[in-house]
Amino acid sequence: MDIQNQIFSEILAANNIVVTAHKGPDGDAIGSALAMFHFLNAVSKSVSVCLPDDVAHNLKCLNGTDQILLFDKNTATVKEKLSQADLIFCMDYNAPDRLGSEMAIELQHSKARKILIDHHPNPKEFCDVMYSDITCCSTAQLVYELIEKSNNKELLNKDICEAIYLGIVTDTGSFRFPSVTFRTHEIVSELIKHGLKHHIVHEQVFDTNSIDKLKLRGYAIADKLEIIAGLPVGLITLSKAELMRFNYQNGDTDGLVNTILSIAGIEVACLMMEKNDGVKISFRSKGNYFVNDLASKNFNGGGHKYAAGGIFYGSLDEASLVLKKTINEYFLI
Ligand SMILES: [Mn+2]
Repeated sequence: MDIQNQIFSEILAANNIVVTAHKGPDGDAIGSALAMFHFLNAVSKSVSVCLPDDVAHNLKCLNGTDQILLFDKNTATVKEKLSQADLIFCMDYNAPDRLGSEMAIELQHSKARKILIDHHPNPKEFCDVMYSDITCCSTAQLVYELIEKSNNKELLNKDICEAIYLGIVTDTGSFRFPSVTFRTHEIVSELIKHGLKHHIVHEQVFDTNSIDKLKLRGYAIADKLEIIAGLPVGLITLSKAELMRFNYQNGDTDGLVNTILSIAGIEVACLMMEKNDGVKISFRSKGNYFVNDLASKNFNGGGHKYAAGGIFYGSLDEASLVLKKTINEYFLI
């Protein structure tokens, strides 16, 4: 039996399903989780979506968003859901700690069968079934493959289609990354056939900026962007105080690192933001430069070749010094 049908038979055997996705959920996390939620509803399963924390305002456009349970707000309820589940889906993450340490413990203590659906490299073996495809552009695309290959295409409805599209469009930079294949476009054409209004989702995600968000980005680019001497590397650092000045909301800096990479000649882009638990770091790159090693070796993180991230336990200045030191060595190789 192929993996998709194996997963579908696990679904049919389950009574109480929980769908999880990673902390700081992006469009693919929320899109793949809600696509799964609507699919499971379509096969009449009892299902809850439990996320570690809230999604950004512009990603709240999907039906079902209001039913999501957040671990940081409804801790007791989420703990109960995880412990009572007989099947848990782990969407768009490759290791339990991507849920945050506390929710990760609850996941690991749960006796439920666990199924991973993900496209991040080097998945940890923490699930009973691992549907990991690191060549795939998004986890949402894998949800589509699950639905099609388990012969459930007739169940595709507007809610499922919009959720899958949200995951694909955000994780592919609106269909521009090398991870997009003919299959991605083929799938989107199926979604449109099944009722997707792609421009409406796209507008809700990309054309709903707040003025504070645009001002923060303008400030970051005008005053905080530095090009590291002699290297095709751009860096923006933002302190807690700077973020507060612009009433920072989750998601306000999403894509800012890609803006750095859009500068002609820049091959590696880095965004560092001071948060309560450390400095959050995002990397993007192109061409022959891969950033997953840079993130895992120096910044307690990892990710894809061209998109990675991590966290640094220290000050913003220290984080930026570590980057400048290691990036010089990296370009010497
Ligand atoms: Mn993803």
